[in-house]
Amino acid sequence: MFRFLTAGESHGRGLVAVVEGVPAGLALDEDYIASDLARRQGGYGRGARMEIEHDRAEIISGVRHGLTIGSPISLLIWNRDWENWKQEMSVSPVERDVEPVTRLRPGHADLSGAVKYSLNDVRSILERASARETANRVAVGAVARKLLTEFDIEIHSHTICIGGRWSEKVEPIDWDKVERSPLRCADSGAEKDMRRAIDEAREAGDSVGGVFEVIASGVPIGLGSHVHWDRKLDCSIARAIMSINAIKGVEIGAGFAVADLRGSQVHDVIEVSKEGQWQHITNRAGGIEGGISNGEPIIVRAVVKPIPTMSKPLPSADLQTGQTVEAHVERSDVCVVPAAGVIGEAALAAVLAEALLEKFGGDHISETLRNYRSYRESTKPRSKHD
Ligand code: EPS
Repeated sequence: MFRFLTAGESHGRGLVAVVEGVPAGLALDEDYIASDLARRQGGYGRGARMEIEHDRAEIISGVRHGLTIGSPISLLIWNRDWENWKQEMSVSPVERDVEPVTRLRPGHADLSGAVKYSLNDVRSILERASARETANRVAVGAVARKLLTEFDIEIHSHTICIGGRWSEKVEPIDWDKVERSPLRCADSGAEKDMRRAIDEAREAGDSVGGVFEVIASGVPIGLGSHVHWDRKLDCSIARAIMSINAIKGVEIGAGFAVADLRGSQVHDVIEVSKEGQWQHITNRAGGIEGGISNGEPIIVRAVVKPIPTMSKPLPSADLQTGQTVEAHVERSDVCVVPAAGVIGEAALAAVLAEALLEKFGGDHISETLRNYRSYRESTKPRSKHD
């Protein structure tokens, strides 16, 4: 079973992840993981912290001579900024008083976290609630992606809205262009408007959110299951995407737009392609029917709220006195939608890796591939002559 745990605080020494269930024999190296980590750090609208960090995951276990060996893979990313936070984030007690954070930021985990854990210093909550943790998830997602490439499954993402400025539908999407775009947007015209939205928010001391889309192609029919709620693939995907910091909504395929349509305008007609494969002539289901992948690309969109740390703070209350104050201000980003898309890819990769290994099993990648190929052979539509 593919599963993982992450640990680490934003300004602590570093971030740790343990990934379990990757079959033996998969080629994996630190450079492969580093390229996804670099993609997450980019994007117009990021703050000064990204100039300090140059994320790289060290592989501490689970890989030998360039190949996985079936044991847990542990990954370690050092926080460069820790140098500047040694007192505030010291593991041992410190001599000098460290000023507690008590001015609660609306929209962050500050109030609910501090009350729940009975803590007087919001820093003990905000450090782990920080989206810094998503560096870990992207590293884990890169391991999952490496596994998926063996099965010709590809995952991409792009930005479709920032601050109410929407991209036109671009088809087909030029993924190289998206990778070169500072906002990871396929529509250059909309991108200019999106940049303006970010600049205006920055000047106003504010923040902006938006929407990203993640697409997985090459997914075979049969991942997930209809039989139980927690085995449905769309349920696992929604949960993984929703768990990314600042996400407030997830939709699959046509999503909320189906509310305006009739059944005949929504459901995707099934046929057999010239190559003799099952296919749908449209993909409004977003690649999943009945909780099971249906062979079409999996399409997921998510809305990212404007991040809650703003240089012009909202009115709020003090945790210790309850008095009205301005919310705490920390150095922060103005917009994280492009980075969130890369994190969405990682979340989807982890879910698909788990579902794929559940379906095909195997302790060595060659065994998983054998099972996969034999299944693919058996799922071709039967001709009249069979
Ligand atoms: C974050 C606040 C900022 C972001 C951080 C998430 O950190 P800092 O307070 O150090 O400037 O840069 O994101 C990352 C560090 C990252 O790697 O994405 C927050 O409050 O969630």
